[in-house]
Amino acid sequence: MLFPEGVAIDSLTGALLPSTSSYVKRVSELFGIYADAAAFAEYIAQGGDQVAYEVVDYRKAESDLSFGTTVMTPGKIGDEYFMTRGHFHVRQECGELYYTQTGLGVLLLESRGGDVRSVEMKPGVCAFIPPGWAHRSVNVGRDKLVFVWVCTTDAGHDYGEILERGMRQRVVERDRQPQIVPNLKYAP
Ligand code: PAN
Ligand code: ZN
Repeated sequence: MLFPEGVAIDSLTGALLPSTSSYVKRVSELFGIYADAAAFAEYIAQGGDQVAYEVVDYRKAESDLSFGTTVMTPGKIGDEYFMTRGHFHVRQECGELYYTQTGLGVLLLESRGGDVRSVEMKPGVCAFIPPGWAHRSVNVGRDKLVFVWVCTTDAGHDYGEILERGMRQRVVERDRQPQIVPNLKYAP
């Protein structure tokens, strides 16, 4: 049987107390998601294999709801900001919430029908991700981007489609500002 409890979330580090699991993604594990392959290779060659993001979970198999944090390091590959892999949920009826606590980001969203949207991520803004929309977060700030997510426990992550074809839009730096541009490598 599950019992209620309070979980302390550190808005600066994304640490959860208690948590059930966590993982990190290093830049080297994100091969193929950035537009500029040469910049990616150069980044890795120069020893730059830092943690791009960390995900910390509070997840109980017996509960319908799970939550956790994602903590994204600031950085760029070429002119493209650090981002998550991006995914659809396996269970298409499952949406999600992303509540930003620290930092600045852009949430890129894409429906299966090809609609594109973005939601600004900044402290106090809760982004609503409807069922059926692929989502990828992008850290466009100079500091860590920390957000809390809340999702159905068995929503499942379907990474294949986004990994293969990419998303229709990218977020790049232009004149020191983040800008959403079409993905010229988008391959449906
Ligand atoms: C989030 C994401 C997390 C990492 O918990 O899984 O931010 O992003 P990727 O999974 O795309 O690498 C979520 O959306 N869960 O459903
Ligand atoms: Zn998700």
